[in-house]
Amino acid sequence: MNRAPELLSALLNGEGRALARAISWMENGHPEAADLLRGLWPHLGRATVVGLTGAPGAGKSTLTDRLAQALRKQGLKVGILAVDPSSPFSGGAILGDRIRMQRVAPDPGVFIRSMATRGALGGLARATQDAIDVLDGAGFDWILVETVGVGQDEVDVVSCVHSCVVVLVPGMGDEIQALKAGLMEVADLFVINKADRDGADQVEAEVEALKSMSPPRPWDPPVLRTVAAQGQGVTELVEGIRTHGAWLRDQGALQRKARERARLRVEALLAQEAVRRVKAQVGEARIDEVLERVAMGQQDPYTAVATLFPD
Ligand SMILES: Nc1nc2c(ncn2[C@@H]2O[C@H](COP(=O)(O)OP(=O)(O)OP(=O)(O)O)[C@@H](O)[C@H]2O)c(=O)[nH]1
Ligand SMILES: [Mg+2]
Repeated sequence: MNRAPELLSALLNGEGRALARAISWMENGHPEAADLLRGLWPHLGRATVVGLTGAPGAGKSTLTDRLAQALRKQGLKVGILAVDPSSPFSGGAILGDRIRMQRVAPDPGVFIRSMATRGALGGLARATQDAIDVLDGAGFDWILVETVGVGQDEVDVVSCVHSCVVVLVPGMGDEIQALKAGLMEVADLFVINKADRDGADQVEAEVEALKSMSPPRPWDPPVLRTVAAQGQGVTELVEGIRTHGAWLRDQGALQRKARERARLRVEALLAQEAVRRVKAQVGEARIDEVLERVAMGQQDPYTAVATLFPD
């Protein structure tokens, strides 16, 4: 069955159900997923892709919801991907997020989807990047990607976005210290959310101190404040993201990011394809044998892998 062309035209016509189906194809490695992506390819590159990352409960979903509302008011279509590597659920919105995001959920100009696919074929970043492409190709103007924390999965996911917003909250001094290496690398904008609480000045001082200790970057990430629960500071955040986007374009940094993304993406697919071919060539049974030897401590993994590549 050749269903990719049909799904492609449904996507390009903006049919909501096609989006969910297409993203599932990407997540599950549907046999026609590659055909679909090929068809989408000429339509890509229009969307502004923004990542929101930060500790659990920092207010990322609330902020995402508010951002989406603000963008809708400007007539823009918004896709939201909530990425949670720790969650085994996939293929639908996490209930809590759905409830929190109710303000925008019934609007056809907003699409919300959880990417909670532990062990998605080729990794979460791969599935997320493909989902971003689906939304981009389907004509979404902004794509907001919410991720928890800054583990490796998230850092990979960050490579999929143009602008990365790191969401901090008052009273998380120690966590900032713990996260600092990862944070400084990925942040294009800092947001101190829950600025209605005590301690916003202190977090800001800590972020500024961190910035001054890290090697200078061509882009100096601004530190903004929001009260997402009340929608305060959201307009400024949209403007801040646009300013960063304009800077990326002026500096040719979008191309640089695209190149880095292409490298990660192609290398991931290459690795996947290499594994597939080796399995096809030597057979699963032979691989199992090798795994067993390594597991039993009879052979080290390096030698084991070398035995699978007869030259
Ligand atoms: N006081 C205050 N509370 C807020 C603010 N923004 C969000 N909250 C509350 O903080 C809680 C967590 O918000 P979420 O938006 O779910 O946070 P999150 O970062 O998406 O959480 P996870 O996805 O679970 O990591 C909710 O109860 C929000 O209502 C704010 O600006 N001020
Ligand atoms: Mg959330």
